[in-house]
Amino acid sequence: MKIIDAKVIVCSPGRNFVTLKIVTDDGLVGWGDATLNGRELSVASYLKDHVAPCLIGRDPHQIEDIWQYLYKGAYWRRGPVTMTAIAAVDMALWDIKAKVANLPLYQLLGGKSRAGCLVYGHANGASIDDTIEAVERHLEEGFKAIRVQTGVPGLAKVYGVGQPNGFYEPATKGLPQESIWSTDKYIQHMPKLFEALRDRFGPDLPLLHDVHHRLTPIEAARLGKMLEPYHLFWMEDATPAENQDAFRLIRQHTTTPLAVGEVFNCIWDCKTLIENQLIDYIRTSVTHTGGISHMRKIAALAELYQVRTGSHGPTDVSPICMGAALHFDISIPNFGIQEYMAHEPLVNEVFPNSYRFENGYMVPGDEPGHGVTMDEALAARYPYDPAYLPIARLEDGTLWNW
Ligand code: CS2
Ligand code: MG
Repeated sequence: MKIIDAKVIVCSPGRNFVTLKIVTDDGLVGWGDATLNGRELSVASYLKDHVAPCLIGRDPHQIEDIWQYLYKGAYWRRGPVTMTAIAAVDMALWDIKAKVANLPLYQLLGGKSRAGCLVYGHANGASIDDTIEAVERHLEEGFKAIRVQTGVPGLAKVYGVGQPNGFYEPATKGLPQESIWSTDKYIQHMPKLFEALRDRFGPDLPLLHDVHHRLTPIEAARLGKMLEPYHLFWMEDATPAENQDAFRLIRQHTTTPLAVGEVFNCIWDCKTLIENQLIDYIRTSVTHTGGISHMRKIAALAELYQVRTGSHGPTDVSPICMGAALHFDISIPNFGIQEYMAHEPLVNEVFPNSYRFENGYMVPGDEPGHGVTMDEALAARYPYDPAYLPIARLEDGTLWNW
């Protein structure tokens, strides 16, 4: 069998997605997600101009060899653009291999290690009361684990806190919007939120919180300590993770579990944190971290240290990523939790899929492959529309960590 076409499709059914379609001479099609929020066209070009020509004529069964060819053969290794492009190829090739085998992809990855994948939803509100209502709505929908974000008194806008209906979209059309950030105001407010949540919902509900890289190491240590009485499931992205020694400092001060890695793109980004047991959950995603092949290596490394996975699953990766992620999640021994921000109905029409949310868990479909395809004609009606994540500044105008 040979690859005869590798086509890159950019569309924007409400938000931008980059998709790779690999076609074989047997008429099989594999789908990969290559969406890098705010930098979409760089991956589209990397794939179209540099990767696709190298794929034509290759045997799609040679997944590991093609992965190594793209990683080592490029000379320039790692980085979000490269690793997202490689991920799309990897996902599409696993899709094809599973279709040839006539099996759902998880069967090729070792079969099911669990009945379903625990997911967490996003509850957020401008005030603590609004946030409590958002948590109630999530419980009614069946969620068994919930991430909570809330507005901070004195700050006009807080990233991750959306409109009155609770939905938020990370990127906005046009150039990046700017908002003002105050660490002091934020840190003072957060314990009040979690105290109110535990009063209302009791001790059992798994609650997660995302700090979005905003704190210094000692501030993160302080927040982790202040939140200990409310025993979070995790505190996510407490500091920017380029300085990985920061996690040593945070760890020395708090038992609040730590999650990091949604902006990581390879196993080398994870190595120190995992081997030194400085984190509890690794948040790399199939789309941004080299695909299923590379994610399996990261999970295997993490397994040695009782670190579990908690993959990034925002609306800014396509349903193809969610489909592939669920096959990965259900198969590995050290799965922890999967983020699940449901896509808008139109996005699910553009990317028909068979995964299901059932009583707090997600399960992949059972048809051959990863179970997600694309309606190219529908996608063509929604051309690329530039959108960007917001930018944060301190009250004195200093550009701050995203
Ligand atoms: C967030 C995302 O899902 C998360 O945990 O951090 O909203 C993230 O900000 C976006 O995916 C960025 O593209
Ligand atoms: Mg996050």
